[in-house]
Amino acid sequence: MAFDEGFAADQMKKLMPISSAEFACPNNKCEEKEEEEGVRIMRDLGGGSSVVYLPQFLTCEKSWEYFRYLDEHIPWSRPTFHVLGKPALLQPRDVCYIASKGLKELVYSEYTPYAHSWDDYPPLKEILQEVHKAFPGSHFNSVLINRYNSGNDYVGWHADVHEKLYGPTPEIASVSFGCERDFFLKKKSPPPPPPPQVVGEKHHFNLKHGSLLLMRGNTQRDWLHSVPKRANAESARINLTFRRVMQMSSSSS
Ligand SMILES: O=C(O)CCC(=O)C(=O)O
Ligand SMILES: [Mn+2]
Repeated sequence: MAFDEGFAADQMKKLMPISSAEFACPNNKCEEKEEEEGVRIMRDLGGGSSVVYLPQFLTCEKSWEYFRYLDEHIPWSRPTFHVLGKPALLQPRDVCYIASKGLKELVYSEYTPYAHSWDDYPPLKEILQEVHKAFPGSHFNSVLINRYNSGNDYVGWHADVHEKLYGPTPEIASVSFGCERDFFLKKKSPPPPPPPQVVGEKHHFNLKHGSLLLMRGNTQRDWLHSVPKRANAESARINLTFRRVMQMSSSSS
């Protein structure tokens, strides 16, 4: 993952809390009807980038089970980043990293998270299996887990570009539990000199409890994504981003 939290912090000055009545922080009660079961929304972003959104990837009840398990059992940490010449920056959410053995090491903002073992968290293996079932042919071998304790926690604009780790066109499967949050995608600016500037193309998903969003193709190369602060996100959200990381010995695949 190639977070640029310094960049994210700069961007956050522009991402002040916005009130919105459009999303809900459900408590742990589930409606009887599972209305969006099997729904798959495909969005072609152009230029070989696309996303697929499954609003009800997992049932509401099962998703709460996973939420409670992860909330209690994951060894969460909130690292501090020291970017040269900038004040120390506390990552604005709790994180944890799980990865198979023998993979290249994840490093971002000079921070190397400890790679915990899948074997210690059987429910994560179950979710991984479900992701693989939903997208046959995918082979994720790591997951970066985020916990947003309130609407004050966020992830700023970034792309998970790290060719040596993920290859040129990484797929990222993002599973969400708990409080719904806005997820935005915006097109990267073309490299300078910019004219004519491409402006404004933006996509939005309201990431629901039990949903899965898959980003694929050139999405990391050409687009940025974020989960901004939200004043009325009253409770916690847990997000799992499954990724395929290259083996330590391989240089390209
Ligand atoms: O929480 C989310 O939906 C996105 C998280 C994300 O982009 C990341 O971990 O790289
Ligand atoms: Mn990301």
